[in-house]
Amino acid sequence: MTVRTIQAGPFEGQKPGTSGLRKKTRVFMEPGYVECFLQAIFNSIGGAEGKTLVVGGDGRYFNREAIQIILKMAAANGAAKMIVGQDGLLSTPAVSNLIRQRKAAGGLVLSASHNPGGIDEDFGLKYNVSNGGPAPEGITEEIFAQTQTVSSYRIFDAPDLDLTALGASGLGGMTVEIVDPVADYAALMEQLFDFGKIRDLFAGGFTMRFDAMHAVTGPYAKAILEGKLGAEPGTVLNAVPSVDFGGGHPDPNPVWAKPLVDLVMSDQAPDFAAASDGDGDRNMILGKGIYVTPSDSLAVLAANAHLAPGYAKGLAGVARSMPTSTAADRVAEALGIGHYETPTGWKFFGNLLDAGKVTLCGEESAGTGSDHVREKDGLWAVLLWLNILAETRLSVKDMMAAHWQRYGRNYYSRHDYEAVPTDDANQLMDDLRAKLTEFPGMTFAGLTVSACDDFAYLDPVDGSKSLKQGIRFLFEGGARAVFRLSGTGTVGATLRIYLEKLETDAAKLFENTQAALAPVIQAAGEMSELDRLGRAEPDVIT
Ligand code: VG1
Ligand code: CO
Repeated sequence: MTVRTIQAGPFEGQKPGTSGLRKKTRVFMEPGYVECFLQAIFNSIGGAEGKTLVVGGDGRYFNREAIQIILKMAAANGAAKMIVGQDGLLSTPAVSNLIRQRKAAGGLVLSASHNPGGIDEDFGLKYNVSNGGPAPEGITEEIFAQTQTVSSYRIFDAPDLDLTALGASGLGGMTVEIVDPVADYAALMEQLFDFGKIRDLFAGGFTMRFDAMHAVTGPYAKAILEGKLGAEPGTVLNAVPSVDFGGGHPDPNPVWAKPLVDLVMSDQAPDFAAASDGDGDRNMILGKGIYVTPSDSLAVLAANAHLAPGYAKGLAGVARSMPTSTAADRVAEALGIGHYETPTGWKFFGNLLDAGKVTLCGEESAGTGSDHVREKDGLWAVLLWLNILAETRLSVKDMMAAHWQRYGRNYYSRHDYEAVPTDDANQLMDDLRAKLTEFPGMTFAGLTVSACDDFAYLDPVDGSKSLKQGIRFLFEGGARAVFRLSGTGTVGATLRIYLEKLETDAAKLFENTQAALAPVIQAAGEMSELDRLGRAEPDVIT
């Protein structure tokens, strides 16, 4: 076995987005592509020499092949140890947990998350740092800079490793430890939640369906929900991870998880239902006859987290991404704790969590998490909900009704326009930006703009600044519209329009969301001259 230095690169466009580098799988499969990106990561962190790293992915097409490359390159770059999920599988929160528990220098997550998988779909690679969270912007910028000059990579000339058998083996001078992907994660969940109470809930006939969407949380959900908590066999649907997620989008929202939504709206509805995404960091929460928006879920969890043992002492504070509804802010105010508004992407929560300023974080895109790891965590959110339901014995619908009655309801929806020609999407955003000083005082669809800006974030912990994080409009009366371009898509641009309206009138808390938001939707369309995209309706409404 020898170390070879191969001349390759640089490749254009290896710029990490909201959550790592995401491209078409075939792009990642180009000779030298993933290798040069990885070499750029190693170069940007001062080399892999002597380091321990965690690696695993969501099992999508090219997962296994990429892991073999990563292991051989880590060995050639002098890494001391690689901790690998069995069969190359690890959910994103499980990677985060392993990095923290094993005090690793960082980790590599192979996933394009909620994007579809397969040779003609998407692949992704993300670097996480020693706190277990996604690399902050300073590091991703350094990685990008390295990708622009990298001209060779180092790789061990060795046969592929067997990733099926647990235990340690060697690759050159490096140790490779294959670990059970579920065990450590399940142990952490058992510390945070009252498994006995949840077991009693299920034993009493409480029914649930969890759709793993043919993605990585299948084995986790089977082991925890059916194995440890006694939910009846068959509770976990689509539990076997497949390379193309059964041909679907592993995105837990009302569009891509429609069968589950249809189920809870039918006569056969279980008491509780949930779904998670490709890499297991997102969650969707449903109850009999109700879909809980991720923004509402964050607010309800913040209001009730103290009912779970891991949060019994209360919360330090709550953070949400800027487009996420303000529902959680009002809970934080009632609790007398801090609340923070960050740009989109979990990497912005890391400093707040490390500094002990917040305990819970959430994003409107179905991400919820806490300081137990430094990623959002789908199954964790589901277990916290279960723990709260086990304590209160309320139905999801009654929980929501009580919450809205106390705090008011933020009607909330996101409209996505996908595969928009990049120039058109940029033009629309530029036009909005150009008029930011003119908009205040103007009225659209009966709503008067009271304030607007291009969101900029000053990190209160390290003082770093992030500009142009989404254009937001506040209307008189408290409604809000936010415009942002996605940083995870791989085809053209995805325009996201986030729409929100606070309702405190007790007689109007149970209306249809799109109807309640109609004026905000119309105003957003008029002010952005949305017609120019030539689209009759959004591709995805969440
Ligand atoms: C989207 C979501 C964002 C989330 C990111 C990664 O980013 O909006 O909230 O953090 O995906 O989630 P964007 O830039 O496309 O809006 V995941 O589960 O794809 O890692
Ligand atoms: Co994800």
